[in-house]
Amino acid sequence: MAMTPLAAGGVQGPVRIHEKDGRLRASLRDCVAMLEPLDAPVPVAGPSKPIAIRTLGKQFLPRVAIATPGTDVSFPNLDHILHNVFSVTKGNRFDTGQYRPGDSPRVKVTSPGLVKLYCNVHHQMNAFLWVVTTPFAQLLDGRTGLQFDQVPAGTYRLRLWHPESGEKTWVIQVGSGLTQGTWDLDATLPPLEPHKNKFGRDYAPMADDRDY
Ligand SMILES: [Cu+2]
Repeated sequence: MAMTPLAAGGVQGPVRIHEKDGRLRASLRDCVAMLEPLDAPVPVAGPSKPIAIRTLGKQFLPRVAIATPGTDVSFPNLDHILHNVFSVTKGNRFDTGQYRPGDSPRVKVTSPGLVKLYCNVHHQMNAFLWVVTTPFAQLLDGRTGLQFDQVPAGTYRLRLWHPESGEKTWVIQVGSGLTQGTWDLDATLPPLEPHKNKFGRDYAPMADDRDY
């Protein structure tokens, strides 16, 4: 027996990140959009594909990634120095220990939410992993806005997040046509959130090891 398809629509529109001086940020790099149903069960996300977050030039690449619960995340070290990755985010705590050039430690993320990743060696390294249960989640890098297709009709929470703006939410109605909007974020936070090392202490000042 064929199931009657539910009405589905699209959600589309520009996302704008406002700098402190009022100008618009040129790129939506590192911005994440998520759509979660409020009046229906969250559709089952597809099987989780492993993802890799590299360390290169004393930075995490990509700086922002999306995963689902159960996803394997590896951290290939493409530098010539030791790195570490740790998270003290509740529900997704881990510590890779220091690892060498060419190594690629692996962890599994389990709980939904935002996981903040840091390196215990280099204070300036930060990355963010969004663990989501909705299949409607996307990185807006290289786009001018968000676009979700084939969204079942209903009421949704639209969540937009950026490392320098935090999270903002809207409630939107999705019908059978195209739901359009313009969504604004304010970049008010510093690019690097003050944080402690994995022991909960201040980072030791270190000579800049440029030879990475
Ligand atoms: Cu490091």
